[in-house]
Amino acid sequence: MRVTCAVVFTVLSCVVADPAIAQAQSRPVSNRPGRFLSLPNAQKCANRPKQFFFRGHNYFFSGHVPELAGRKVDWLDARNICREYCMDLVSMETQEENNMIFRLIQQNDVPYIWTSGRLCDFKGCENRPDLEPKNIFGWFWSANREKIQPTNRAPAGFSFNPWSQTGHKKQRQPDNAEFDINGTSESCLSILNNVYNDGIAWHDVACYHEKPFVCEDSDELLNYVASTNRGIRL
Ligand SMILES: [Ca+2]
Ligand SMILES: [Ca+2]
Repeated sequence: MRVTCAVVFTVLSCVVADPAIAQAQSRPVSNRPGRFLSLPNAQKCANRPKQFFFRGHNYFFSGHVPELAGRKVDWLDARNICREYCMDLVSMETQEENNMIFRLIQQNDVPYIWTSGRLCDFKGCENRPDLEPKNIFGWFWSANREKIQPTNRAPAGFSFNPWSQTGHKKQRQPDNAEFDINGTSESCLSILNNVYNDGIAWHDVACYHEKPFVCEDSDELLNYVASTNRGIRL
């Protein structure tokens, strides 16, 4: 079974090159075997929900799409729902984009969402001094595999640090708090809406929790579907 999974992973990684799959497969918190990243569905990509548009990308909040409203899913399922639409979970590379997502959460009173932020703590992340210590330098946007800037200061171009200054342990985020409770790492980036009386802020959260989510266009998947479906309108 392991060999089969590895082969499938290799095939998938030719298209998406995402080591997060390997981690998702080996996570003890999931009882579901063989979980992989989904490939895009051309028809769904062409008809994907386009709730709002920013700097060349379309976005939607799952709670505002009739077929997804009310659904809460774990981090990998959220990614895969987005990916079938040639999207991926949202990544906030700029303060402007981050503020747009914070506003969406505030105006709609959304308690929390998943983003594509991920801790590089799986196979392939070893022996990388540039990622140490992991809680400061080990985060990246899985949607495009860009590094997230050090967690202990305001990212370049931001006037504030979007990571919360508090949480379960009353320590600044990321705090990997659930690890102390049940041994599960907080490897996924969620935006929480005032859960710790801390306003709307970034938190590291264990990836098995079920949440609504925001999808953002994936250039990689849109280009892939465009190049393999001549004449398709995306
Ligand atoms: Ca983005
Ligand atoms: Ca946390």
